[in-house]
Amino acid sequence: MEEDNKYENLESIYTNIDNYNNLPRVQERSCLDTEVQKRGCEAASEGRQACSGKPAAVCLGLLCVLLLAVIIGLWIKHDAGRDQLQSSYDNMTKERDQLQSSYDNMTKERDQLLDINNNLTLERDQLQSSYDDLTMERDAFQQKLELLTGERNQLQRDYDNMTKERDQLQSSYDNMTKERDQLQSSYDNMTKERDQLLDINNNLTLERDQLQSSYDNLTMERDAIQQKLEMCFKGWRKFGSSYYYFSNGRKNWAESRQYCREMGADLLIINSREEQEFIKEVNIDAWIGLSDAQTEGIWKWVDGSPLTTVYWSTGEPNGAHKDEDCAVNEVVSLSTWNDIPCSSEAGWICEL
Ligand code: 2F8
Ligand code: CA
Repeated sequence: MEEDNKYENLESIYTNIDNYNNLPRVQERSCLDTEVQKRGCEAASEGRQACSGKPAAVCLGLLCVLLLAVIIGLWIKHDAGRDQLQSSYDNMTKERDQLQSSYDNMTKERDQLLDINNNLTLERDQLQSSYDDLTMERDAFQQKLELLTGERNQLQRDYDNMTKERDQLQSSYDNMTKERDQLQSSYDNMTKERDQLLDINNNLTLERDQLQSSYDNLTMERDAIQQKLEMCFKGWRKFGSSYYYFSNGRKNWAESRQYCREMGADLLIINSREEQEFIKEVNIDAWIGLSDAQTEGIWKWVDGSPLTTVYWSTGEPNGAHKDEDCAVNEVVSLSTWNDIPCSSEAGWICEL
């Protein structure tokens, strides 16, 4: 706007100057003459009233002279003004040229600025488009942000709830840990008590088993004693710590031994001279528990013990007949043993 006003003022100045230069000098003079005439007439009119006749002519002459002086003064003044105007005109022409140059430069600049403006407009439009896109993206991001904010808040609430649950669980866990430790302590104590009770139980079991064993042994002893007592009443004879049965009938060696075993005893084993003396009183030929049936010439008692002290008759054992593998006690003298076939029949002596 300021530029436009400048241009308008300049144009107005130029217009005035041009108008001034184009004014005709006659017109100027006409105007001056008209003014002189006007004033002369006015003076004449005034003089007509002040003087008349000759003095009037003098006055008129004076007035004319005065008028002429005035006209000359005005003419001089007019020339000076014209020179000033000419000078001003020249200056203003220079200024106009300068302004024209400035105007041209400014026009160029304006064009450049217009180009720049166009470019800037394009850039502005592009920026506006980018701005719009960014605005849309911003709005989209804003929506996403709101959604994410909502999700984050939900997650935060969930997190808070889970934190509370975790704390509750931690508290429960701590309580349960304490209870577990108490239970573990109780368990350990009860385990110790149980182990002590187990030890006591084992000791008691051992004692019971020992007592049971003792009881069983005592029972067996009692039964054996009872049996021996019964045997005493059934023909068994006691000598030392053993009981002896002397048969009335006759059997082979194996049958005789079977009879003794059925009675819980076995054929007689002679361990001492006193025992040999004792059986000598029985006046029968009787099998004793001595045999070499397993290995010829190797005599063993029925309990597997080897033969140490012997009471063979003179010349015995002689194997006089085939398979004389069993020993019989013959009542002749102290040394009364003889080997005869196991299949032979004889009485027998059982020992318990
Ligand atoms: O019956 C067998 C038996 O016969 C004789 O005694 C009667 C033998 N005695 C002698 O020969 C001295 C036993 O050895 C024999 O066992
Ligand atoms: Ca013999």
